[in-house]
Amino acid sequence: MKTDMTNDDLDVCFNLVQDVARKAGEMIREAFKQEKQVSTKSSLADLVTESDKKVEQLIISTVKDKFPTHSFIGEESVGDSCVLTDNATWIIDPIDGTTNFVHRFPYIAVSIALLVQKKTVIGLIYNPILDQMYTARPGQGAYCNGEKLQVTQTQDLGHALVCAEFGSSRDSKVLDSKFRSMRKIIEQAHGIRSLGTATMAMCMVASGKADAYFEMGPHIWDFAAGDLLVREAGGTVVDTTGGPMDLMSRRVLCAGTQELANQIAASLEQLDLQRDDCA
Ligand code: LIP
Repeated sequence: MKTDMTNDDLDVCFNLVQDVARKAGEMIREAFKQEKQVSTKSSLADLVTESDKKVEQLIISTVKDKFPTHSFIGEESVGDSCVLTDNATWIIDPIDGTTNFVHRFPYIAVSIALLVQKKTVIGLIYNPILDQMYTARPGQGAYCNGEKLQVTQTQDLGHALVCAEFGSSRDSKVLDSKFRSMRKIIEQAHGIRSLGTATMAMCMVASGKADAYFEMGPHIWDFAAGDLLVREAGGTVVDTTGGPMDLMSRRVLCAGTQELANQIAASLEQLDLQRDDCA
């Protein structure tokens, strides 16, 4: 078990993750233009393609070659339960926004986070279609293509643009609850935007292009990298109740300011979700 890493190790990992994300990006860009073989997972709107699987294999095998003792939690290979230990663990979403990928809607991203002792030490989100590489390391800030990112200072929901997603569940009770929450927000905010990808929504918050994002239902691979990115851009990331962020809880709320996060949390109807770490 590798439960600590030197700064030199982390520098190697940081270079490696950028290289492998660019290679993954080439595969995605090539496949983006072509017809895809699409299968469904938990619902008719939870899609997977051959590219999701191939990209995840590429990332895992590349990292394993260099770091054979590291652990992996990847969207397409994790199975029913994921266990996060103190070991150095790579959290991978090979294509976040698979539905967008299938429809050639250009908001998709490779998302990779490295956690050591359950703390995120590297976060990377790469949109290969728009060629935007977002990176963050603790205490070093968040960047897009080398440009430093800063969240907005909006404190009042009445002046906020909020990203939110309906997710892939088509259960009518879940949908009704999400519609009620969305309605509460739209009644108070400047607007709501749905991009179809948690990672890109978090990049919008980190870049100061949206003031907040919330979702109930995504998984650790959808927001582990974005969590570090938003915090390093000066923002706050919490549970949708407003309590501390829990990467396994499948609930995320991030905002430029704590005040805005609190207002959004107070307006949301909470959903009881199966955690990522229980089968
Ligand atoms: C997607 C998330 C999105 C959510 C979708 C889906 P995927 O991830 O990023 O926020 O609303 O249901 O989970 O499955 O495209 O990697």
